Amino acid sequence: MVNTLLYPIDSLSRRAVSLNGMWGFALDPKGVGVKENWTEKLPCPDSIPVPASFADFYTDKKTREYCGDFWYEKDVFVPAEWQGKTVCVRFGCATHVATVWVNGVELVSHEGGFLPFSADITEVAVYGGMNHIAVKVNNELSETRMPCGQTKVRPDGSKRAAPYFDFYNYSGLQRNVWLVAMPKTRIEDYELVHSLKGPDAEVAYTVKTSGAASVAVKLYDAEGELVAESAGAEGVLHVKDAHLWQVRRAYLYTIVLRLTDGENVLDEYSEKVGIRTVEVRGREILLNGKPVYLKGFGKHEDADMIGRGFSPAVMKRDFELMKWIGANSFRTSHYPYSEEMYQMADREGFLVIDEVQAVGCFPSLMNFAEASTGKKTAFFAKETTPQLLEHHKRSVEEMIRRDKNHACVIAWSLLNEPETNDPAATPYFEEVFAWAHACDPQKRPRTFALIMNSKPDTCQCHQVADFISLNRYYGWYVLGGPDIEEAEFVFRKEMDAWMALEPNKPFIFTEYGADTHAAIDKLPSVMWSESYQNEVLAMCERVFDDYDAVVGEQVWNFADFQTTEGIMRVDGNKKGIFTRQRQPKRAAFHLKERWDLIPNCAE
Ligand code: CKU
Repeated sequence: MVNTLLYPIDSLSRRAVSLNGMWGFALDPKGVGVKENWTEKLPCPDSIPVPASFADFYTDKKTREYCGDFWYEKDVFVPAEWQGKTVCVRFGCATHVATVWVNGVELVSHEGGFLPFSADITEVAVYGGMNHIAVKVNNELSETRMPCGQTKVRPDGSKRAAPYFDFYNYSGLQRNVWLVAMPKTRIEDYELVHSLKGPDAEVAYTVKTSGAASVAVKLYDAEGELVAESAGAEGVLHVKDAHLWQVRRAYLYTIVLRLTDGENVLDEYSEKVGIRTVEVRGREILLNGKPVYLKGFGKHEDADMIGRGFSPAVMKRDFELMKWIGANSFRTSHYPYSEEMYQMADREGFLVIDEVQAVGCFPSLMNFAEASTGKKTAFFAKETTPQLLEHHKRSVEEMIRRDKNHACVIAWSLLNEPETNDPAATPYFEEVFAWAHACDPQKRPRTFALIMNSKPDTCQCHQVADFISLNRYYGWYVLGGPDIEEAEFVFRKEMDAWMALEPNKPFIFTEYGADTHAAIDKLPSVMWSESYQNEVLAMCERVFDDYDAVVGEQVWNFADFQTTEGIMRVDGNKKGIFTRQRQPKRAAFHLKERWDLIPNCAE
């Protein structure tokens, strides 16, 4: 049994071989695969790239919109010299539910389509020969799994995903897949807690191993000089004159963990780590004890052709655009992103609000439209709520285990736009928030994104958040176009009420903005035009600037992105500051002008 979420690496004791590339692929609309031994061989498989979502490769609607079981397969060689090691196939994610067979043997199932898991093939592998991997994935939506939605069955028996969320239900093997070899006695996990002592830092660590062995920990600076070391499964690294990890000025050390048994090195794991502290104090978010103002985006993992598939090229372009525009942060709306995004954020000094896939906790196919109607559905008082809560907590635990050592992760977002106006929501929220604290060695601040109708007089859950994250669409869903002046007035009224209700907490905006069709413009502006997007941004910014408690603005969205078809969406959501092809709308220049003047962090 492997119980590690550490990122796969090569070291003197470990191997990580990429299994990315073309895989066999087949849809299984009747769900016959297991019975008909597809675990051993798919009948007439198509050939499809991994990582990627399958939907946008195909030219027919039935395949793009396919909902149900589908299969991937690949044959891989396992070297003879790996005999005696623990050997795994490690999936960056499988969206949303998956079961893995290797050489016909069922090994592991996983729920939650945005977090990694491994199939331990040690006992079933053919060493020095080929091995057959088969993965059954399912992309149906329900109210017991996140993201929430429904699966509709048409009269002909085919299924359709009906999300309660505003992004396309992309699915498949969307992230890197690795064949991993690790020693039997190994490092399963480690955690770090930083504290600053004048110019020095203390890094308290704990190392979890899969067997008895001596543990040695070393910390090297960016030049490769050893700066601190310690022995034992728990201890403290004393770092003299520490180079702190700062916003947009990241400094990364390398931590090297070693397991030994007398003279022999049993295992070695190393990673780049930043030293920094984060806390909420009064109305401020402090990084290394200094107030920060978040400038940036709610993003999506979304691009032409590959859907939600991980692409290092798209990632690179996105970071270059975020640097150009003067951003210093983003939220992983609305699911944990691929691990490589956090590695890049660590390098580039971006602050990340890490969000679990708890989205759609409000049964509506157009929650963006119904959000301000005050509709109540008692979403957290259903018979199925305990199941949902269990899944939610498991995903929170996996996300925190996976991401806890990243300096870039400064907060956890535990839900996006859930229903909060029903009393049954309160105990649900309390449990999830307490759980996140229990899981996180660094006890980072926790938040959730409040939907329009979670207002000072209706929200029953804001008190659990360490800082309040508002999604507000004044000037768009509420009082748009010619009513924008009134929108500003009503917006300020709401802010005044929040200031009275939560006088001692920071506020950030995790969403605001306007759908904008690139290249449509009008004088004077109309909704959907580039000028109007700028007017909405400017109106919101006036409001933000008038409240000291507002310590961040993350505009919705970084780029245009794909959604389910419908009369509210023109080939997707067009609130991007950049187009889906990552070119600027006029709003990008507006934000650059503003954000270049706001410091990344107080000096
Ligand atoms: C965004 C009520 C606001 C819902 N919020 C969630 C996000 O996923 C949507 O894309 C709004 C929108 O553009 O409507």
